[in-house]
Amino acid sequence: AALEADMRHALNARQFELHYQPQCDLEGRMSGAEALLRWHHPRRGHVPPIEFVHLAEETGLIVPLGRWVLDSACRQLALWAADARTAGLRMAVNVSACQFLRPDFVDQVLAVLAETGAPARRLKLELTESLLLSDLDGTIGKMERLRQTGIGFALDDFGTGYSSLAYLHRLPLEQLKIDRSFIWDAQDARHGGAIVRTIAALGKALQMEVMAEGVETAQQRDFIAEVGCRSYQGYLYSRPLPPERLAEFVADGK
Ligand code: G
Ligand code: G
Ligand code: MN
Ligand code: NA
Repeated sequence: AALEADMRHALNARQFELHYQPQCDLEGRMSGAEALLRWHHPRRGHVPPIEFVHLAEETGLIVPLGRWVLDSACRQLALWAADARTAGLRMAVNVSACQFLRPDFVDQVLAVLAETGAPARRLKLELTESLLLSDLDGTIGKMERLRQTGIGFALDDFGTGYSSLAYLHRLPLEQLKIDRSFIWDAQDARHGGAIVRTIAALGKALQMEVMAEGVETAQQRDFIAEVGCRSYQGYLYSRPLPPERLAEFVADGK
């Protein structure tokens, strides 16, 4: 309860910040970044998202918080779009199921795009499989409306939730993100990377891009390349960076 009260206060007190984790192709060219929420609590210090995102979802605070995230990420995206050197970069933003399921979600996204001037076709929303449990037709309808503006969708943490292969092909997704646990398991000789291999093949069959998460070593990168996965995100390329470090990273021409 104390954390909940602190969280309500935190948004106004500007204790939240977005960090950005660069994403790249196999040649190490930056293709975009994922926005990741950080909370700098005055007494507790840095509170990791796993400790508060769930609480924010339960209390409904995820709605204003999610809107703040979208707004901040779109401001960064608009800055990129205004500079020829960064105009091609894409911004990925995590969206909670309860945020997406709100009746006004589509209008909220459109309002943020209008306010920030961020280009819709450079924005990618990351959804999780939990979303697909409740109202599949409604979800597809919202995705289609947003897609008409140019927004793309990724399915985050793919393979850890409840997705049914039966409806995966019905979703207007452009990307599957392989959960990092599978990337790490791939080094286990008993599995031989079977799950990563299978998701990569599935993505290819469904004409969805496949992005590997949590790539920490050159060996892991070589493995995802071997199975046909062409983009990744992970400490090998970069950790999540605060905005000023992100600007340096981009300026260095990575
Ligand atoms: O950055 P880190 O690896 O600590 O993030 C942990 C989890 O928090 C991830 O699963 C991520 O999806 C989630 N998360 C981070 N930022 C956001 C956000 O802005 N919105 C939502 N809904 N989840 C987020
Ligand atoms: O939204 P999602 O659950 O995909 O969140 C991404 C999370 O993964 C972020 O919290 C980020 O800090 C974390 N992450 C990204 N790359 C790596 C990595 O290479 N290793 C580890 N351990 N965590 C990573
Ligand atoms: Mn994510
Ligand atoms: Na993930």
